[in-house]
Amino acid sequence: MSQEPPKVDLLTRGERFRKTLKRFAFRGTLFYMGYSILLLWWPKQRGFNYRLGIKGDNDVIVSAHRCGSYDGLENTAATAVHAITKSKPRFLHVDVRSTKDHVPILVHGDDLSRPCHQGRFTEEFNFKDLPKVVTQEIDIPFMANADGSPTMYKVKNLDSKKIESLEQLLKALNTTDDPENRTWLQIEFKGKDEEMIREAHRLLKEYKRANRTFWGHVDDEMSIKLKKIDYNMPRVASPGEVHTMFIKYWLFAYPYIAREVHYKAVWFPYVNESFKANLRQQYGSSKYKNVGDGDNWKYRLRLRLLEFMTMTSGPLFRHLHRCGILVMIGVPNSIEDYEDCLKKFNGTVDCIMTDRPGLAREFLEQRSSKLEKKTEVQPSSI
Ligand SMILES: *[C@@H]1O[C@H](CO)[C@@H](O)[C@H](O)[C@H]1NC(C)=O
Ligand SMILES: *[C@@H]1O[C@H](CO)[C@@H](O)[C@H](O)[C@H]1NC(C)=O
Ligand SMILES: *[C@@H]1O[C@H](CO)[C@@H](O)[C@H](O)[C@H]1NC(C)=O
Ligand SMILES: *[C@@H]1O[C@H](CO)[C@@H](O)[C@H](O)[C@H]1NC(C)=O
Ligand SMILES: CC(=O)N[C@H]1CO[C@H](CO)[C@@H](O)[C@@H]1O
Repeated sequence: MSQEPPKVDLLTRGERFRKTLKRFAFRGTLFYMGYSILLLWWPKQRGFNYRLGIKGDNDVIVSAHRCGSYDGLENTAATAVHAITKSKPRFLHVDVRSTKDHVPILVHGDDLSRPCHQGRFTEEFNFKDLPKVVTQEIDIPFMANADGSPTMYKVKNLDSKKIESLEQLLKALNTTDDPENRTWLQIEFKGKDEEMIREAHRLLKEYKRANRTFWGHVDDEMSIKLKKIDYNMPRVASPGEVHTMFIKYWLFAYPYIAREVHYKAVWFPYVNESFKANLRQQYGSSKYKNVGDGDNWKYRLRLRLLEFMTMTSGPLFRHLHRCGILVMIGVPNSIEDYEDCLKKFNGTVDCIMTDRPGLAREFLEQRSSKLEKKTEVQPSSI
C-alpha cells in the first residue's frame, strides 16, 4: 500500500477556493443562460394580444402611419376617416404634440416648416393662432425615390388647410361608422409638455377611446410619465426601452425581467433604402445622397446596430408575441417592402405600420388566402 498523498493536498487553500469558484461560475453561467433560453421559449407571463384578436403568426394587422400619409395629408381627420372607410386599418397612428396653450395637436415635426413653411416651433403659438397649411406638397419620409429623395404627396383641395387638434380627430371618429369599434388609435407623443398629455388623456376618456388607444412617447423619461398618468393604458415602448430590451436579451437577462415589463407594444424599424435616406438626414449627413458620401460615423454605427438587432431579433420577437406584446414594424411602403419585411422578421411581425394602409391590406389579404390554400392542400397530400 503505497501512501501517495492525495493531489488536492498539494493545492493551497487559496488555489482550491479559486478552482471551486471557477467550477461554480461555469455551471452557474450555463444554468443562467439555459434557463433564460427556456424562459424565452416558455414565458411565465403568457398574454393575449391586447384584445385585438391576433391569433397566430399569419395574422398581421395594419397601422396607418400618420393616418395613411400616402392617401391624404398626414395627421388629419379627413385622412383618418378616409382610411377607416376605405382601407380599414386596425390602428390609426398619429403624431401628437403641444401648443403654447397645451392643446394636443396633430403635427409630426417640432416646427411648422413642412406643412406651413414656417420654421417656428408649435409651442410658440396658441392653438387659434397657428398658421395655415400652405404647402402644395409634403414629403412621405419613408418612401424614397431612386435618387434617395422622398416621394412627395401632392396636397389636394379636400385636404385640411389647418393644423388640426386631437379633439377634432376624435370628434370626426365619433361620427365615422366603424363597425364593432375595430379601429384603435396609436398616439405617438412628442415634446415634453405633460399638461398637454393630461389633456389628451382627458379627451380620450371623454370620447370613450381610452380603452381603444395605444400610446407612446419618443422620449424615454416622458414615456415613463405616461405609465404614471394612466397605468392601464396600453403603452408602446420608447426607442430607449427597445434598445435596453435588446441589450438585456443579448446578455440573456431579458426573460428574467419580462414580468415587470409595462409596455404592450414595441415599434421596430424596417431598414430599407428609404429608411436609410431618412436616417442620413436625421444625422445631418448630406441631403438625399444614396452613395457613401456624407455618411458620418454616427449614421453608420446606428445602421450597423439596427442591422444586428434585426438579424438577432427572431427569438426575442417571438417571445414578445407569446407574452402578448405587439411587434410593430415600420415603415414599409410597397408590396416589395412588405414581402421583404415579412421575410426579414419571419413569423414575428404582428403589425405593419405603413403610409399605404390600403395597399398593405390588399397584400395581406392575398397572402392569407394563399396561406389558407396551402394549409388546405397539405392534409390531402399527406
Ligand atoms: C363602441 O364604443 C362605444 C364607446 O366606447 C360604445 O358605447 C359602443 O357600445 C361600442 N360598440 C360596439 C359595437 O362595441
Ligand atoms: C359621440 O357621438 C354620440 C352620437 O353618435 C354623441 O351622443 C356623443 O355625445 C358624442 N361624444 C362626444 C364626446 O361628443
Ligand atoms: C371600451 O369601453 C366601452 C364602454 O365604455 C365598451 O362599450 C367597449 O366595448 C370597450 N372596448 C373594449 C375594446 O374593451
Ligand atoms: C419562415 O419560417 C418558417 C418556419 O417557421 C419556414 O418554413 C419558412 O421557410 C421561413 N420563411 C422564410 C422566408 O425564411
Ligand atoms: C425590398 C426593397 O428593396 N424595397 C424598397 C427599398 O427602398 C427602395 C427605395 O429607395 C425601393 O425602391 C425598394 O422597392
